[in-house]
Amino acid sequence: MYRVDSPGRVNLIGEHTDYSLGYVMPMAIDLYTVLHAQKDERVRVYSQISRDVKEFGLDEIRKANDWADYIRGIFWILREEGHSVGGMKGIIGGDLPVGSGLSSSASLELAVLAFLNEAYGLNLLPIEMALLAQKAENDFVGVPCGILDQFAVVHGKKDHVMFLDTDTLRHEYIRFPSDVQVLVFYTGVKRELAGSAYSERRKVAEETLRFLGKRTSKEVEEEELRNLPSLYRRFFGYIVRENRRVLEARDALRSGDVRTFGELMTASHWDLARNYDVSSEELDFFVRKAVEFGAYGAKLTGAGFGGSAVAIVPEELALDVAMRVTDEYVRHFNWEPDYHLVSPSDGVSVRRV
Ligand code: GAF
Repeated sequence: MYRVDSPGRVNLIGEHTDYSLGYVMPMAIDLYTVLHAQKDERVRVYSQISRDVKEFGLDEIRKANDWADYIRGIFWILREEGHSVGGMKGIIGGDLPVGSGLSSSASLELAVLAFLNEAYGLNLLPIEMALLAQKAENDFVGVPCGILDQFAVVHGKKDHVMFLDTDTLRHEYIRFPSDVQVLVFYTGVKRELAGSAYSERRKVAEETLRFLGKRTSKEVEEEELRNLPSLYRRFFGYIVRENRRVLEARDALRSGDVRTFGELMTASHWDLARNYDVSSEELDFFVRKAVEFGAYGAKLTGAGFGGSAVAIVPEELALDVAMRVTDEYVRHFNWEPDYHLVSPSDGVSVRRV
């Protein structure tokens, strides 16, 4: 029997930049999808989260619009790419909240893929697994995501943040200061990535690049956007500024300047809110309050449209910020949000138990 621990992720800065091949800075976090699994002929999995069993044969893989599509997608992409595997039986659990913008889908895809890689001796490298999982999500599940989530789930490193160029896939690990706490805050608003708002932004980014004759957003300056329609100018202007902020954030963290790093995160949030239209009243509330109560910086994390926000907070203030923000949030929205104090963690791991 195998046990797989597959983390979630938060992205600290570099939001909505990956699908135009820009820069991102995520970390894998110590909230996990846990899969216990063995080889079998068919596929039979029980989810402790949705409390039901899904079963299918390897020759009957069709999308069913339920949580097991992330698993079907992995079997589908392996076959598409010529890797031969048998089936599995397994139980999925863990403490990574589902649908809160912490990459529970990438985490599940990679839990299954990492198990199959080990059990059937596929010898896939972590980066190959990340790319396969992204393809499964794009072409089977139908979510046009970039590589951010899958990359963070496989390449996470304990105590470190990653700086990733999503074009070259070159990455650098930067130690995250041990006296700074990462606080994740779930708004209670479920997020649907397959929704049209995400695809629309991806389309605008791709059309802009085509119009400019550029391959990646890294090569674009804001002045070059002046002949574009105003929505395109506004959306892509955000992406250009965000890429620049990520480079500054990387430099700040390299030199231990957490204060500047935090300010860049908060600037990213307000640019996302005002110019990329992906924030919400709840996310804005959290960011405003977290900063007011002493966070170095805060922003929405992942796609936005609800989901979660992340704050980095001096360790001695972390519990107070968590409590005070929660308290104010409950009074304002009449809803008890979840918060998690998380640490940068290693990527997906498989062991025999
Ligand atoms: C989601 C997507 F899956 C990522 O690829 C990325 O675009 C992110 O939204 C926004 O930064 O998590």
